[in-house]
Amino acid sequence: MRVPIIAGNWKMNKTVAESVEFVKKIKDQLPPANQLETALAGPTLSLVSMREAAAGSPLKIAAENCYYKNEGAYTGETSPYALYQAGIHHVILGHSERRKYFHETDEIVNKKIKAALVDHLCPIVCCDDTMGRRTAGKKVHWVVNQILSDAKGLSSDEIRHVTIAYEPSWAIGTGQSADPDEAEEGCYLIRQTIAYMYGKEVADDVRVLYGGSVTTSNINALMASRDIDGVLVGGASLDPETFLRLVNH
Ligand code: G2H
Repeated sequence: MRVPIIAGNWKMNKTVAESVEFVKKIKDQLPPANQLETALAGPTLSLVSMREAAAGSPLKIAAENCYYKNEGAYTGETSPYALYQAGIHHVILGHSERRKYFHETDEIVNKKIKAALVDHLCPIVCCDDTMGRRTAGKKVHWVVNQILSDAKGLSSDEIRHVTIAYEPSWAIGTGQSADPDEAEEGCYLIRQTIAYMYGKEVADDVRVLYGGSVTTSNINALMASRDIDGVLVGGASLDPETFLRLVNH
Protein backbone atom coordinates (compact mmCIF):
# COMPACT_ATOMS: atom_id res chain seq x y z
CA MET A 1 0.00 0.00 0.00
CA ARG A 2 1.26 3.49 -0.86
CA VAL A 3 1.22 5.79 2.17
CA PRO A 4 0.21 9.27 0.99
CA ILE A 5 2.61 12.13 1.56
CA ILE A 6 2.20 15.87 2.02
CA ALA A 7 5.55 17.58 1.56
CA GLY A 8 6.31 21.28 1.87
CA ASN A 9 9.03 22.85 -0.22
CA TRP A 10 10.00 26.15 1.32
CA LYS A 11 12.57 26.94 -1.40
CA MET A 12 14.86 29.87 -0.39
CA ASN A 13 12.60 31.13 2.38
CA LYS A 14 12.86 31.34 6.19
CA THR A 15 15.73 31.96 8.57
CA VAL A 16 16.89 29.26 10.99
CA ALA A 17 14.83 30.83 13.79
CA GLU A 18 11.70 31.03 11.59
CA SER A 19 12.17 27.41 10.49
CA VAL A 20 12.42 26.17 14.08
CA GLU A 21 9.41 28.21 15.19
CA PHE A 22 7.33 26.70 12.35
CA VAL A 23 8.32 23.12 13.21
CA LYS A 24 7.53 23.63 16.89
CA LYS A 25 4.08 24.98 16.00
CA ILE A 26 3.03 21.98 13.92
CA LYS A 27 4.97 19.00 15.27
CA ASP A 28 2.36 17.82 17.79
CA GLN A 29 -0.58 18.11 15.40
CA LEU A 30 0.50 15.65 12.71
CA PRO A 31 -1.03 12.25 11.94
CA PRO A 32 0.98 9.03 12.47
CA ALA A 33 3.46 8.40 9.67
CA ASN A 34 1.83 5.10 8.73
CA GLN A 35 -1.39 6.97 7.85
CA LEU A 36 0.02 10.07 6.17
CA GLU A 37 3.66 10.97 5.79
CA THR A 38 4.50 14.63 6.39
CA ALA A 39 7.76 16.23 5.30
CA LEU A 40 9.18 19.72 5.15
CA ALA A 41 12.03 20.71 2.87
CA GLY A 42 13.87 23.76 4.14
CA PRO A 43 16.99 25.72 3.28
CA THR A 44 20.23 23.83 4.01
CA LEU A 45 21.17 26.21 6.81
CA SER A 46 17.97 25.32 8.71
CA LEU A 47 17.95 21.54 8.31
CA VAL A 48 19.77 20.41 11.47
CA SER A 49 17.79 22.79 13.67
CA MET A 50 14.54 21.66 12.02
CA ARG A 51 15.42 18.03 12.66
CA GLU A 52 16.18 18.78 16.31
CA ALA A 53 12.93 20.72 16.68
CA ALA A 54 10.97 17.83 15.06
CA ALA A 55 12.39 15.18 17.43
CA GLY A 56 9.72 12.80 18.69
CA SER A 57 7.21 13.80 16.00
CA PRO A 58 6.38 12.01 12.71
CA LEU A 59 7.59 15.01 10.68
CA LYS A 60 10.41 14.16 8.28
CA ILE A 61 12.91 16.81 7.30
CA ALA A 62 14.01 17.06 3.68
CA ALA A 63 16.84 18.81 1.87
CA GLU A 64 16.00 20.77 -1.28
CA ASN A 65 19.05 19.53 -3.14
CA CYS A 66 22.34 17.67 -2.68
CA TYR A 67 25.43 16.87 -4.72
CA TYR A 68 26.33 13.50 -6.24
CA LYS A 69 29.64 13.18 -4.38
CA ASN A 70 30.04 12.58 -0.66
CA GLU A 71 33.12 14.69 -0.05
CA GLY A 72 35.94 16.53 -1.76
CA ALA A 73 36.80 19.78 -3.46
CA TYR A 74 33.28 20.83 -4.50
CA THR A 75 32.95 24.30 -2.98
CA GLY A 76 29.43 25.18 -1.91
CA GLU A 77 27.87 21.76 -2.43
CA THR A 78 26.07 19.57 0.14
CA SER A 79 27.04 15.94 0.72
CA PRO A 80 24.24 13.33 0.73
CA TYR A 81 26.25 11.33 3.28
CA ALA A 82 26.45 14.36 5.60
CA LEU A 83 22.69 14.94 5.21
CA TYR A 84 21.86 11.38 6.19
CA GLN A 85 24.28 11.50 9.14
CA ALA A 86 22.48 14.69 10.26
CA GLY A 87 19.16 12.81 10.38
CA ILE A 88 17.68 14.14 7.14
CA HIS A 89 15.31 11.62 5.48
CA HIS A 90 14.40 13.01 2.07
CA VAL A 91 15.95 15.14 -0.63
CA ILE A 92 14.18 16.95 -3.45
CA LEU A 93 16.10 16.45 -6.70
CA GLY A 94 15.65 17.89 -10.17
CA HIS A 95 13.16 20.60 -9.23
CA SER A 96 12.39 22.71 -12.29
CA GLU A 97 14.00 25.72 -10.57
CA ARG A 98 17.24 23.70 -10.29
CA ARG A 99 16.93 22.69 -13.94
CA LYS A 100 16.13 26.24 -15.09
CA TYR A 101 18.41 28.44 -12.96
CA PHE A 102 21.25 26.01 -12.17
CA HIS A 103 21.32 24.13 -15.46
CA GLU A 104 20.75 20.68 -14.00
CA THR A 105 20.38 18.09 -16.72
CA ASP A 106 18.74 14.67 -16.54
CA GLU A 107 22.24 13.18 -16.41
CA ILE A 108 23.08 15.21 -13.29
CA VAL A 109 19.71 14.42 -11.70
CA ASN A 110 20.31 10.71 -12.38
CA LYS A 111 23.72 10.85 -10.66
CA LYS A 112 22.23 12.70 -7.69
CA ILE A 113 19.43 10.13 -7.31
CA LYS A 114 21.97 7.29 -7.26
CA ALA A 115 24.20 9.07 -4.73
CA ALA A 116 21.24 9.93 -2.48
CA LEU A 117 20.04 6.30 -2.50
CA VAL A 118 23.51 4.98 -1.61
CA ASP A 119 23.39 7.25 1.43
CA HIS A 120 19.89 6.08 2.45
CA LEU A 121 18.11 9.32 1.56
CA CYS A 122 14.69 9.04 -0.10
CA PRO A 123 14.73 11.19 -3.24
CA ILE A 124 11.66 13.18 -4.28
CA VAL A 125 12.42 13.59 -7.97
CA CYS A 126 10.63 16.34 -9.87
CA CYS A 127 9.51 15.87 -13.44
CA ASP A 128 8.68 19.12 -15.20
CA ASP A 129 6.65 20.00 -18.25
CA THR A 130 6.17 23.32 -20.04
CA MET A 131 3.16 25.12 -21.49
CA GLY A 132 4.86 25.19 -24.89
CA ARG A 133 5.25 21.43 -25.00
CA ARG A 134 1.75 20.97 -23.66
CA THR A 135 0.17 23.05 -26.43
CA ALA A 136 2.43 21.51 -29.07
CA GLY A 137 1.28 18.02 -28.03
CA LYS A 138 4.78 17.00 -26.93
CA LYS A 139 3.97 16.43 -23.28
CA VAL A 140 3.89 12.62 -23.36
CA HIS A 141 7.22 12.34 -25.15
CA TRP A 142 8.84 14.86 -22.78
CA VAL A 143 7.59 13.30 -19.53
CA VAL A 144 8.36 9.73 -20.60
CA ASN A 145 11.88 10.64 -21.70
CA GLN A 146 12.56 12.55 -18.51
CA ILE A 147 11.61 9.54 -16.38
CA LEU A 148 13.58 7.14 -18.59
CA SER A 149 16.66 9.37 -18.22
CA ASP A 150 16.33 10.27 -14.55
CA ALA A 151 15.72 6.66 -13.47
CA LYS A 152 18.29 5.14 -15.84
CA GLY A 153 20.24 2.30 -14.22
CA LEU A 154 18.23 2.17 -11.00
CA SER A 155 17.28 -1.30 -9.75
CA SER A 156 13.68 -2.27 -8.85
CA ASP A 157 14.58 -2.03 -5.16
CA GLU A 158 16.04 1.42 -5.67
CA ILE A 159 13.13 2.87 -7.65
CA ARG A 160 10.76 1.73 -4.87
CA HIS A 161 12.53 4.21 -2.57
CA VAL A 162 12.08 7.07 -5.03
CA THR A 163 9.07 9.37 -4.96
CA ILE A 164 8.33 11.20 -8.20
CA ALA A 165 6.57 14.55 -8.38
CA TYR A 166 4.84 15.75 -11.54
CA GLU A 167 5.34 19.51 -11.55
CA PRO A 168 4.29 21.33 -14.73
CA SER A 169 6.37 24.51 -14.75
CA TRP A 170 3.41 26.68 -15.83
CA ALA A 171 1.69 25.72 -12.56
CA ILE A 172 4.64 26.47 -10.27
CA GLY A 173 4.09 29.52 -8.09
CA THR A 174 1.57 30.95 -10.56
CA GLY A 175 -1.66 30.21 -8.71
CA GLN A 176 -2.72 28.30 -11.83
CA SER A 177 -2.74 24.67 -10.71
CA ALA A 178 -3.25 21.88 -13.20
CA ASP A 179 -6.84 20.75 -12.89
CA PRO A 180 -7.27 17.33 -11.24
CA ASP A 181 -7.73 15.53 -14.59
CA GLU A 182 -4.58 17.01 -16.03
CA ALA A 183 -2.59 16.37 -12.83
CA GLU A 184 -3.86 12.77 -12.82
CA GLU A 185 -2.88 12.37 -16.47
CA GLY A 186 0.70 13.48 -15.71
CA CYS A 187 0.98 11.19 -12.68
CA TYR A 188 -0.57 8.27 -14.59
CA LEU A 189 1.94 8.81 -17.39
CA ILE A 190 4.80 8.67 -14.89
CA ARG A 191 3.45 5.46 -13.33
CA GLN A 192 3.01 3.88 -16.76
CA THR A 193 6.60 4.74 -17.60
CA ILE A 194 7.79 3.11 -14.37
CA ALA A 195 5.64 0.07 -15.27
CA TYR A 196 7.27 -0.07 -18.72
CA MET A 197 10.72 0.02 -17.09
CA TYR A 198 10.15 -2.21 -14.03
CA GLY A 199 6.76 -3.92 -14.36
CA LYS A 200 3.34 -3.14 -12.88
CA GLU A 201 4.07 -4.57 -9.43
CA VAL A 202 6.96 -2.16 -8.90
CA ALA A 203 5.04 0.77 -10.42
CA ASP A 204 2.21 0.11 -7.98
CA ASP A 205 4.66 0.65 -5.09
CA VAL A 206 6.16 3.93 -6.32
CA ARG A 207 4.61 7.10 -4.94
CA VAL A 208 3.79 9.80 -7.46
CA LEU A 209 2.97 13.33 -6.29
CA TYR A 210 1.55 16.39 -7.94
CA GLY A 211 3.13 19.83 -7.37
CA GLY A 212 2.27 23.29 -8.65
CA SER A 213 0.05 25.87 -6.89
CA VAL A 214 -1.48 23.34 -4.49
CA THR A 215 -3.73 25.13 -1.96
CA THR A 216 -6.33 24.30 0.66
CA SER A 217 -8.94 24.84 -2.09
CA ASN A 218 -7.69 22.27 -4.58
CA ILE A 219 -5.96 19.63 -2.42
CA ASN A 220 -9.04 17.45 -1.90
CA ALA A 221 -9.76 17.09 -5.59
CA LEU A 222 -6.10 16.39 -6.35
CA MET A 223 -5.70 13.80 -3.58
CA ALA A 224 -8.86 11.99 -4.74
CA SER A 225 -7.17 11.07 -8.04
CA ARG A 226 -6.14 7.43 -8.42
CA ASP A 227 -2.51 7.96 -9.36
CA ILE A 228 -1.81 10.96 -7.12
CA ASP A 229 -0.29 9.78 -3.84
CA GLY A 230 0.33 13.19 -2.38
CA VAL A 231 1.41 16.73 -3.07
CA LEU A 232 4.55 18.82 -3.07
CA VAL A 233 3.56 22.27 -1.87
CA GLY A 234 5.56 25.48 -2.22
CA GLY A 235 3.91 28.81 -1.40
CA ALA A 236 1.05 27.33 0.64
CA SER A 237 3.51 25.48 2.91
CA LEU A 238 5.09 28.68 4.23
CA ASP A 239 2.38 29.35 6.80
CA PRO A 240 2.02 26.79 9.64
CA GLU A 241 -1.78 27.01 9.92
CA THR A 242 -2.17 26.56 6.16
CA PHE A 243 0.26 23.63 6.18
CA LEU A 244 -1.79 21.97 8.94
CA ARG A 245 -4.98 22.53 6.95
CA LEU A 246 -3.36 20.86 3.96
CA VAL A 247 -2.30 17.92 6.17
CA ASN A 248 -5.83 17.65 7.59
CA HIS A 249 -7.50 18.12 4.19
C1 G2H B 1 6.18 23.75 -7.18
C2 G2H B 1 5.63 23.94 -5.84
C3 G2H B 1 6.51 23.25 -4.82
P1 G2H B 1 4.17 26.11 -5.55
O1 G2H B 1 7.52 24.20 -7.22
O2 G2H B 1 7.39 22.30 -5.32
O3 G2H B 1 5.59 25.31 -5.56
O4 G2H B 1 3.22 25.30 -4.71
O5 G2H B 1 4.47 27.45 -4.93
O6 G2H B 1 3.70 26.21 -6.97
